[in-house]
Amino acid sequence: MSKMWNEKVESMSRDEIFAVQSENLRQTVKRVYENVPFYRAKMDKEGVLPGDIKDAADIVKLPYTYKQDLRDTYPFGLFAVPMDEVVRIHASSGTTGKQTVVGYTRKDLDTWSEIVARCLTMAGANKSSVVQVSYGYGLFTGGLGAHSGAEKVGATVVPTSTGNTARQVTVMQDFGTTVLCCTPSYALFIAETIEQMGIDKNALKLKTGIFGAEPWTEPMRAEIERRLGISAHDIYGLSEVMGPGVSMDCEYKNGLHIWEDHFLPEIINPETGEQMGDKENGELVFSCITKEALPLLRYRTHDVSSLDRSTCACGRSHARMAKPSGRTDDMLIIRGVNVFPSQIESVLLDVGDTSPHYMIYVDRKDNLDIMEVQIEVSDSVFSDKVRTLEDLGGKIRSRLDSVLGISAKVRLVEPGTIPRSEGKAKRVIDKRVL
Ligand code: DLL
Repeated sequence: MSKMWNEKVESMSRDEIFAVQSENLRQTVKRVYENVPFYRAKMDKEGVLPGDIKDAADIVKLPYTYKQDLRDTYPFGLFAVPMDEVVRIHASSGTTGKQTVVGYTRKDLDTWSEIVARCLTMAGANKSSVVQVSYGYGLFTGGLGAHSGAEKVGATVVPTSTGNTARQVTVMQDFGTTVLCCTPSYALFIAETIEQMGIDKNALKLKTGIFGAEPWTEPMRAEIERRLGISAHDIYGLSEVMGPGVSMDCEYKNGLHIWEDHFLPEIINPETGEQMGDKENGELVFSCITKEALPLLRYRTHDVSSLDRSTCACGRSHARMAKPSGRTDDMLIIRGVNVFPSQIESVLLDVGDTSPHYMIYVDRKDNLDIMEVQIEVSDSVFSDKVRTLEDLGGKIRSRLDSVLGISAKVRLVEPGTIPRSEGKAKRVIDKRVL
């Protein structure tokens, strides 16, 4: 059994979780019906009244909430409390349309730091830890979210935010950082910078990484662990539901524990909207059952995952969600075939001899979709004979062929060619006009 921040809550029985969720859900539904005209109208239209929600299983009676609903009511239309009670605003950039604005009351901020404290403790952080927060600070939830949880644990927080990577490394070295929080792609960039600066990773005190905010694969985790000499944990969250810390994986790294006393998870079939069984893959949906400012109900995340409600070897009873394998909406359809960028990443990391920096270009010529994957190769391969490059390119091409079921052009490029990201990596450039 591992050390827990809040053992009583984290190891509750499934019956206790159901009871807590039922009570929290009943209260939240009543509150949104009374305070948010959008929800009242939606529920009235469906013919559901707060009294119809008797326990957590009744969640299926409630209508879904979509990102578009937040845009339609921009900026504060779905808030359930007067603005006087809102003490913080965040926003998510969103790839299309307006920003999605989210708000927090003082109690919401307390809840947030509590769940991040649970996550950090799960990764072994404590008062003695030096936590470097290299997620962006600002409207993005990553920086301040990780920050307040680390303070709650009593760790020494180093709020570097993103950028100036050489200075990040110097800070890491001089301040004795033990826990690094950032996106997995930035962790790799930091690893690369450490290598370029000629610093021996073993001379650093870094032990743990808490990485999230974008999809990443198991081979990428192994790569980061090896290059930084640390244990890498996966942290998940989304602004609309809270920010980082909705779930995270424990030392068994076998799914991410969702803090179910605050967030009620479901997996649904994105086509039909029907709930799916445990361990089935579908779209993750969350209801915020304790939030005051923005208690979204049945929020469609578009993230593809599954749920496992069995108790974990770490002793925590809270359901585990599988590492998100993609989004129902970032899925590329290429010549009629569904392609997730994470599948391509797995192939690249599996084949080896490449660095985990890649870019996917999609275009359409003569009514035919074409996909090109540009991949940086490692220094040694690039300086090697042309033959080696050709062989490697061919190997990647045939693996992509068999994994994706479609052919892709493969271009191996020099180390350092693909633009590095400090936040979420942009890996797909889709130039098709459909
Ligand atoms: O990315 C919150 C966050 C910050 C999480 C720092 C973890 C660490 P948004 O900008 O609203 O919030 O983006 C949310 O990012 O729906 C997922 O598609 C994706 N995402 C977040 N964490 C993970 C993860 C923050 N661990 C969207 N694995 C979500 C895969 C993730 N995807």
